Amino acid sequence: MPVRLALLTALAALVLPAAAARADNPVLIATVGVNDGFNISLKDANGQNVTHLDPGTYTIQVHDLSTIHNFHLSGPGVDEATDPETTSDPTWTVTFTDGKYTFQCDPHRTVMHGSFTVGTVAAPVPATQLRASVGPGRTIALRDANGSRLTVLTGSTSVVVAVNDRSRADNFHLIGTGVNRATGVGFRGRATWKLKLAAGKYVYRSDRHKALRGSFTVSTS
Ligand SMILES: [Cu+2]
Repeated sequence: MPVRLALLTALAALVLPAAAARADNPVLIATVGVNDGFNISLKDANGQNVTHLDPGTYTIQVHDLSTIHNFHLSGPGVDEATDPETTSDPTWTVTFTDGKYTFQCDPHRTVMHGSFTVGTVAAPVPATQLRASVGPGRTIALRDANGSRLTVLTGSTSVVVAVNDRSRADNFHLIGTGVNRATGVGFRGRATWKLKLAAGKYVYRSDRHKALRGSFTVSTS
């Protein structure tokens, strides 16, 4: 009996510090292939998508739920992956340092991927969504996500412009620093422009009717 007790004590001494350290690490949940779908996510303990983390050691509970997908996490000092051909629920202990990390399903990396930043590397600011319209009739407008006419753009200078050209007599033409994009005058339909704007004034107009115009200012200060 004393021998067994001593052994237990020795085992406890070996096991407990590691278990305690693991319990202290923030927990992240990595999931891929819910219902065999083409989905992949990395969430924090509150269920929020991870976009930025403090440097440190984390416990990642992985749920690879599919036999066609895998979860592959990589970045500075980290390269962990599950097997695409099997399901598995491993727990990874990883240490993140300043930098950008990505996760993906290797067989479908172009459509199943995500990323986050750690430490001093700032999280990317999401693009500003804008809606451009011309027609019907002699109307032209550029609106923000709330539907208000854009006069001053602040925040992200990466913009996604959803253009709805509803006129065969006019076009939507956006001009300013680094940008010169237009739909065709005879064109009617939709277009999506991903643009990088700079501080200064931008003008949008119809090339057919010059009075049909508007402008906005990009403020980066
Ligand atoms: Cu996949």
